[in-house]
Amino acid sequence: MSDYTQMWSDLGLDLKGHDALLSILGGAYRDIFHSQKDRPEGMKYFDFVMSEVHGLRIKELMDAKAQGRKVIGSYCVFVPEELILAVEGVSVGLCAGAEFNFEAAETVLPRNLCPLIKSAFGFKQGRVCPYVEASDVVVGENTCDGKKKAYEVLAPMVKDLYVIDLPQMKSDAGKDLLRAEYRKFMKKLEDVSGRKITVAGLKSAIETTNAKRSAVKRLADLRKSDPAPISGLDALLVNQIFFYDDPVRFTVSVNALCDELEGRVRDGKGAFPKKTTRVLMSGCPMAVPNWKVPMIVETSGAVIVGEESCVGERGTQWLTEIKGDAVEELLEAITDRYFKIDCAVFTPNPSRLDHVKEMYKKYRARGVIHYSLQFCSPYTVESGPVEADLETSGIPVLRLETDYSQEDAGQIKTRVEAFLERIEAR
Ligand code: BJ8
Repeated sequence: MSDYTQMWSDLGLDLKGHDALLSILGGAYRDIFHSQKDRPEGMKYFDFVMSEVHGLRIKELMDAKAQGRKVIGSYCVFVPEELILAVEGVSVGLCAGAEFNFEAAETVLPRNLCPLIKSAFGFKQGRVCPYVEASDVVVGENTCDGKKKAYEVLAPMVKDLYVIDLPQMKSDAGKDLLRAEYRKFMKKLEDVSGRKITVAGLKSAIETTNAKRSAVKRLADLRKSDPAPISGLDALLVNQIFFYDDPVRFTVSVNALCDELEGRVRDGKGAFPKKTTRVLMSGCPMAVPNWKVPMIVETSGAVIVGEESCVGERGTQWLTEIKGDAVEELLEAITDRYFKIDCAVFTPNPSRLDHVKEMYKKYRARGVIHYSLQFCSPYTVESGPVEADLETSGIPVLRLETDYSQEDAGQIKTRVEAFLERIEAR
């Protein structure tokens, strides 16, 4: 890796803390990803991206900024990348998945808060995340109570915080609100970038985003095969990098990986032997470097064949229709697309359960692991009815609630192993 010290210093990072973070991240990555057997060659690109996630990619962001483009950071799949690309902006995900600097986060936030939020604050307060420091605008959104109140605390810490109000019900009024909020967000993006959103620009942005989503959908589809041609860990990594990488290069790289995986499927080659127990993950998003549970599952004799998650199919399953010849018509298509996202902050939220069942069948899973982050009310509360319904439908469920620490790793492993035994005994 080149020496990026000057760039990090210019961004205001705490170099000592940042070094410590990179060393933890690098060590975990090596232990978890490089120890896997029979990885596809195409994963080398994603290994490279991860090795340069705070280096080359940040340099690219800085180069884009020098050309007058704006970096827009966000924490939720409800923030439309199409609109950001339409003003030639760069969209980056800011969610964090490491227990880092929680003591500092807990000086401004309660202890009993979801680790995803605390992690983002720990990164910000510790000045170790070049993505948030490079962001010209940080976009928050009115989803769970934890996030929406935390943005009030975050506001004075970042250059420009913009919050999108999101509906909580899938009603006509809810859709009107979403459309109006996206229209306001367009205006914000135009103001901050000094660029007008045009029909041609928005169509091209939708095409780019659709191509990226189509590539990860293609990858997901290949996981239907037995043996699964790629591990769940590697597929999760691709879905995580989705939020950081250049969208066009990412799409090309995922499609190249899929070409290789198609060959593997033809040759009956897998990341694990044929008939390995197949499980589906469902629940809270897993941000980098949150790999604990997938690693435990895949070192316990199972393979993960799908993620019903915002870092997975909940975030990518729908494309945006390119229809009409006016910005307003395209905005309608964007609203249609995003309004389908079945996050647990919606009430009621039946389509998420339908999607879990559909994925279970499609990917030929034999059980579902429901993953909730500790103190995440939307997913933890929803996990009870989801489990009850799935079990009644004959789908075995393991409900896990965990955080970003490693303290419960042994206990989770024991529970996962017992769950796999239960599935295999059926
Ligand atoms: S659309 S899942 S990305 S809100 S885990 S912070 S919900 S307490 S991340 Fe999410 Fe958008 Fe929904 Fe998806 Fe709150 Fe739960 Fe924490 Fe969460």
